Amino acid sequence: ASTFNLVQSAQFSWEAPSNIALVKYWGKIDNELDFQGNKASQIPANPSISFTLNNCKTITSLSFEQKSSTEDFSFDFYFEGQKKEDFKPKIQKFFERIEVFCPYLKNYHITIESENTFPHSSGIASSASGMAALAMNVMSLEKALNPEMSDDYFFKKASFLARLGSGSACRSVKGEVVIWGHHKDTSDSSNLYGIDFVESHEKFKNFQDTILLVDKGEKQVSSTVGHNLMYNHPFANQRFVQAQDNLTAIKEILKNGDVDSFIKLVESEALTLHAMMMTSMPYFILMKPNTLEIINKIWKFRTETAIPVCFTLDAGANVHVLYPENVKEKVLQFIQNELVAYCQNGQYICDQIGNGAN
Ligand code: 2P0
Repeated sequence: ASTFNLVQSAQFSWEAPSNIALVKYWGKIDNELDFQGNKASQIPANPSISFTLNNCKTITSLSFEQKSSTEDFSFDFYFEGQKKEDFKPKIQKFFERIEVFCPYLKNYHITIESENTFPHSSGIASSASGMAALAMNVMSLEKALNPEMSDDYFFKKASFLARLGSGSACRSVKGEVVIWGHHKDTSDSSNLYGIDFVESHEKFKNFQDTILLVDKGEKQVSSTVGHNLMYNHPFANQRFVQAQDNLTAIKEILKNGDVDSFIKLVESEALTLHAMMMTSMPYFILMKPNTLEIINKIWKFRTETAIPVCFTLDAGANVHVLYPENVKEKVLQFIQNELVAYCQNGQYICDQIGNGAN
């Protein structure tokens, strides 16, 4: 404990990207224990795999000032230079959940300053990038207190902590492709943190993700409500089995560079995610008419040109258009000519696979 007194004040800064799931995390289980034997939060009901993005990032600095009283945990939060009270509860919950794993935190008053590189309220979730950036900063403090720490431990625990902020955030610590959740055929996968998948074929390097902003409004269904819909869902068990099988399949696809099979699996996963929401009670339709217009245009374009481009969706109306870098020019032309009309204010964001937090 005496080492905790060695760092009186410190400041760190990390940027962490968003990520886009190929096999989707949708549903949690709540009777698992963490490695300290406590009931674990944020345990996925099925494994997921994602591309880490590069341009959509949250940049967060944390200042730690040692304080005399360790009774009240305290922090201030600034978003783009302004004090923001409405984000505080989620951050408060994050700190409450990680406290037992980071007992040194209560010795400090923490000032958090954060900004996103993408427009806020764009319908792009910032919880993955935001919570990952926060977790990295906490680990920097831990590393200052314990300089012997290995890089492997640093990143593993960062992912573990990020998960406690937002499940999908544990996939944003590393790149380029990350698996999270126990998988029957992946020996080192874990429900507690993400691991990077490093066997992707050349064809999946530099994959592009152009995010079409169809609806920038407030999310109709929060992720917490969304995941809860999978309890007592009539198709839940089949879905969880399918996700296991799809992860087995996509690992082979990524290894072999089988872009045609990639397209089928990824689009099917996106529609299945939305099918789960349409068949839950209560039920939701999160796609908008323009989402469907875009999907149909992509299918037509692919049939006519044989250019390997496909879509995926998050829990909202925006469309992620995925394609290899060597067709970038043609696809961007197509997006400009045919898809921009369906985007709110004509807005879209060009992103691509990235390497994780920095
Ligand atoms: C995913 N999503 O795999 C899935 C697909 C959205 C659709 O993970 O409750 O913000 O914080 O664990 O991670 C969004 O849910 O939920 C999500 P919590 P999270 O990316």
